[in-house]
Amino acid sequence: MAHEELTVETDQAVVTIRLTNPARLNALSTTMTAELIEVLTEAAGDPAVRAVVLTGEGRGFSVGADLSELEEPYRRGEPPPPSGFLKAGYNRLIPLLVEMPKPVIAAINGVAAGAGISVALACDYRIASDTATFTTAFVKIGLVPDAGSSYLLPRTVGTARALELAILSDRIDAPSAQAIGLVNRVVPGRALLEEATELARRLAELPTAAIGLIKRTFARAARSSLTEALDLEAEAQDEAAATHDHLEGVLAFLEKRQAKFTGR
Ligand code: T3D
Repeated sequence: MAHEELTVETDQAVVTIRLTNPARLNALSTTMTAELIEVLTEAAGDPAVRAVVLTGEGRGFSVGADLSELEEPYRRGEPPPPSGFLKAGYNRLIPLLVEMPKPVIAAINGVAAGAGISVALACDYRIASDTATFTTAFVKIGLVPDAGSSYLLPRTVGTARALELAILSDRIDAPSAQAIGLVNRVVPGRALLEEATELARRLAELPTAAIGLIKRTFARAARSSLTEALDLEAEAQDEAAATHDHLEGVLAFLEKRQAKFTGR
């Protein structure tokens, strides 16, 4: 199905979603957010999809809320409280990425700002172009980090760095982002999509159900005591052990051959 502000390409088990409003550095308009929610929901439920790549067209990955949508009420001096907009949009979008039962790679092609950083943080891997830059931006318009950044940023870079990034909101380059663990890897811009796709293909050949369970177990363990985490592991292990891929993995080991995982 055609979308207004993103494209979706499927190559075997890998789906690549590209945000396509380069003139606004892929600001997350209401339309783009709704379309992302729709395509991510489809990808989550489609067993043929075993890895997702999210990237942007042009020189922006995404710069967060589309501020042009706010113009009219702000010029009237009547800014609406953002909570309704957040709950209808980002608060549905971010859990879809975090809880996606398959790996998601952010291929960060350019500037990521505001909720655009939050979206990248909600992905499992962040590969950045060497030309990418990052700014939390919220404070510069008198707002607090949203779209999950208050939760995901400290967990990714540590509280001290997260506070610095959130409060000072300096624009940092890709090597600095890698140095603090904000991104996993930095590659030359021209190689970004190739690297991200190669990683996605590799991930798509792994036991997909186990990857989904790893994501779920880590997320739940982060909110649990050690005793609870041990119980959650045991529960998840029962689910993983019931998959065809577990059977295949053990048989392949015993038969000294390469395992062929199907994601089931
Ligand atoms: O109430 C609520 O909505 C709550 C929700 C909050 C969620 C959030 O995400 S809040 C944070 C929103 N984002 C920002 O505040 C970032 C604003 N943008 C910037 O600060 C700068 O654009 C950047 C530092 C990201 C990049 O700077 P630069 O110099 O590389 O690019 P530029 O020239 O500023 O931007 C290029 C174009 O994109 C420009 O349009 P023009 O003048 O060429 O027609 C600019 O207006 C547009 N653009 C950039 N950011 C946004 C945007 N258009 C709409 N919304 C944006 N967020």
